[in-house]
Amino acid sequence: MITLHHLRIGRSLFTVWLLEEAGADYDLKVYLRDPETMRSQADIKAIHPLGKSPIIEDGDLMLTESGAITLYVLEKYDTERKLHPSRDNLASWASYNQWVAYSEGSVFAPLLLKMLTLRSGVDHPVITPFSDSEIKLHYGHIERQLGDNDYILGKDFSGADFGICYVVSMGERLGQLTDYPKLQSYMQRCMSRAAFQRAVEKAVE
Ligand SMILES: N[C@@H](CCC(=O)N[C@@H](CS)C(=O)NCC(=O)O)C(=O)O
Repeated sequence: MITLHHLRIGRSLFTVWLLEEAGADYDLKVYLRDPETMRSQADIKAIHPLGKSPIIEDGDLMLTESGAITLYVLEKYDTERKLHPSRDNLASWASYNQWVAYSEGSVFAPLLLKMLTLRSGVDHPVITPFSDSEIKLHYGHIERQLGDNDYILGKDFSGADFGICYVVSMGERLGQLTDYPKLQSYMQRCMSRAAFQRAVEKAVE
């Protein structure tokens, strides 16, 4: 059985959702942020030196990085490949991997910069224009990829949607979605899935 180390308020809620969609049997261990710094605390650092969530354990395997966890969990549990493409079609498999990597590898950084400048209460002459234009670039790219489809790879929900929905939801929390109606409805569509609702019930107070 998988153990998920889940730090409250953050991306590991989307890993709970992944485990729910995959129908995996899992044990949820919940950790709280330091209320002043909003950083993780000694309890999760005792599990993994980075002290960052999500972390999963499956037997002797310990895995961090939400995208890598998505690939692993679906490879193991989605045996009928309803949520991830087979390597037999190398092009669609590569595209799936690209979208799984994209959310953390490209979209998250400007959102983090935006979050930190908003938290500081003052715009920064270099960081603010950079994060604003990068968010615009990436959200425009995600909207074009969605087109008239319901999900990021087309009409069907896939493993690439966990990370994309996370970076879209972060923009929503930062007030960045007003110009992106497609992203708003995409996020609502993802979050109204039964598995997401179960994740919220289990992992959010
Ligand atoms: N790229 C990593 C990022 C992990 C990460 O930064 N997680 C945040 C939670 S959203 C965290 O644990 N932050 C606590 C801290 O850094 O103190 C992933 O995709 O899993």
